[in-house]
Amino acid sequence: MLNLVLFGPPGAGKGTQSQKLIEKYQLVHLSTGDILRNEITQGTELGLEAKKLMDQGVLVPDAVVIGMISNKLDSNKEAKGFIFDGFPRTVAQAEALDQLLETKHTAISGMIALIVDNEELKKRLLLRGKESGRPDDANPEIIGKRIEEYNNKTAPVANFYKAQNKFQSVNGIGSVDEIFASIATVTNSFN
Ligand code: B4P
Repeated sequence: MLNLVLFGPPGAGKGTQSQKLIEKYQLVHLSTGDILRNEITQGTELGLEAKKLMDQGVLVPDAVVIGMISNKLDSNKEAKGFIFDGFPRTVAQAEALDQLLETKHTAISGMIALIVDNEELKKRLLLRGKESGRPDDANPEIIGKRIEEYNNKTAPVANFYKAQNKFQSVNGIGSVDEIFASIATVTNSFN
């Protein structure tokens, strides 16, 4: 099984590159951001709680997102592998993911981190905010908070995978196709 963690700060291009990875490798895409936004659209209790946090640019509690991922793994038993996009976002989530995959006799193949500087991130997110109306992309203060959450809580997750010799990074600036070519080279090295 090929199980990839696509990693990077908000706006690094995780969602964009995931779409291309799905096509090339026929993996199941698990984006916790998308799953949460779907809960919000459906007006579930979980969605209502998550919306308050997401609109402030802060992370949703670990137990909530770990439970969501566990359900998705259970409902995709025939998958050839998974792309984890936006998850794990804390070391506790990374530990829980290892345990969940172990019960399914598989493991993370590798993490690919997209490297993009803060100025470019802010530019991309503000542009998406204008185009899509996504509330957490709408204002520079909330974007700043998301980047701060990333630096404090999410960046340490890279060390978790470095310690397992599963970490690789690629330059996340350039055309979508150029970046994908680098991602595909790294992905093939995990196979
Ligand atoms: P996410 O949905 O994961 O949002 P994100 O970090 O902004 O990443 P996203 O995938 O959307 O952006 P991308 O880089 O693809 O999370 C939203 C919120 O949900 C979080 O803040 C948190 O509250 C909550 N949440 C989610 N997962 C959680 C977890 N595990 N634990 C706790 N809370 C969780 O793309 C950004 C933009 O850049 C796009 O518009 C794209 O078109 C553009 N772009 C991409 N590549 C480009 C390129 N090469 N050049 C120029 N622009 C590019």
